[in-house]
Amino acid sequence: MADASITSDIPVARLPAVCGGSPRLSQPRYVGTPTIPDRSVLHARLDKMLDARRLTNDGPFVRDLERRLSVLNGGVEVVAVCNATIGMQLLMRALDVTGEVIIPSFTFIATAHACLWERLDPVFVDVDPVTHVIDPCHVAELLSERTAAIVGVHLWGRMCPVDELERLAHMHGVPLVFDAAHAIGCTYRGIPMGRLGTASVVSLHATKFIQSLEGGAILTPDRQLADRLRLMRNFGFAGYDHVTSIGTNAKLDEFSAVMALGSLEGIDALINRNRVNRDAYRTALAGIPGITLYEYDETEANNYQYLIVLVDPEISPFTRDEIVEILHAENVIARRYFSPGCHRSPPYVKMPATVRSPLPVTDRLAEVLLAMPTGSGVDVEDILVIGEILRGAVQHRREVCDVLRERRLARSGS
Ligand code: T4K
Repeated sequence: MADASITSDIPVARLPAVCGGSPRLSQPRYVGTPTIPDRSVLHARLDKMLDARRLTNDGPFVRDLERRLSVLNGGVEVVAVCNATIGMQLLMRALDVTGEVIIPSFTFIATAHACLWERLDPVFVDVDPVTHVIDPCHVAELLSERTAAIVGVHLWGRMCPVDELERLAHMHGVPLVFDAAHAIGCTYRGIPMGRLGTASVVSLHATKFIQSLEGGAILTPDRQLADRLRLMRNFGFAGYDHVTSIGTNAKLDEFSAVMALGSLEGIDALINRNRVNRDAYRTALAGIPGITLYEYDETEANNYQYLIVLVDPEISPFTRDEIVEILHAENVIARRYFSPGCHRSPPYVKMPATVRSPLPVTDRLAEVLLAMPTGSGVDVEDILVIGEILRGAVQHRREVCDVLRERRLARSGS
């Protein structure tokens, strides 16, 4: 039977698809649907690239991309790379980091993997419950003579507390590096992200706000560091036949740079789209018990590429995971970013030295957080439907809970 306790004047919604029936949305709506730039501009650039037969190895489109990312970031050095994960590895090598690195556990697994791949020892730090970025007080507790670097993650494009971290890094004489995979176009106290710390690594992955199929870039105010990185990304070649140092292949190709240039040209339109989506979610989710929207710092530039929702299990009739099940049945492919925290992910669970003290905020966020589709993959109408789906689920909570329980029992084989 329907439970109309949210508001008595709302008509009874249809039974959610998880209880049987067809999904409200005929096609899946994803978190991270790539935004395709203007095709005529894209095709014209690709023709130019093909005519020139310059496909990779520091070609003109890569250089143009680096120049434009530099302009966006107050004139810093930019070294384009094949993806952000390799970019972080390259950076750690270029900085000669060895030993322990302090990194948040609440991040995409790539942040931790990049360090481990470089044979560094991650030490996981907790995050702030409101901003979801690295907690500087916990960093201060974890710093020791073995610490070789601090890695902050500007999660959801929200800047880390840079001033506090810089103070700590300076006191201990270690580099402060940022995983800025989510943070193109964002600022800290009005300063563009790329100017902060020793260096920052952005991702240009297909699912990202600005995308190059696969790709990334390292941004740094340090010219010498950038020169080292440029050598390292191209086998250490300092000219034809002239290898001066050990390097690898971390180059971005020209096709990817063409895609990224088109993507960058649409930056304002995309931020605007994300903002409109955000306002629509605010309306669509208003009054649904236990659901709140993650808030950005509106005094800064934000790209709003992630639409984050928190599910309070004390108030919501459903857990976060039940909401995922309800939404997926309706073709709304919401994601549990980032669950579990890295420290509870199998490769790291086996490494007790990575966790020096409990990470309660990470553990809680990993249980309650949900990334919803936004960007060019959804429109306002879809978002209003998503709100209706959740309201409907609350209205029909008894039927929905019964079905979810049956599905759980079936999965566990009882
Ligand atoms: N640091 C942080 C904080 C990061 O978030 C990431 C990457 C990195 C570092 C590493 O950056 P890169 O080395 O990748 O440059 C996705 C992305 O693959 C990953 O790049 C991203 N973070 C992460 C947050 O999201 P998955 O495992 O969720 O990807 P996947 O394949 O499930 O894609 C997400 C959804 O996007 C799919 O449900 C469908 C849609 N999609 C995806 C692709 C690739 C499309 O519609 N079209 C597509 O081409 O990690």
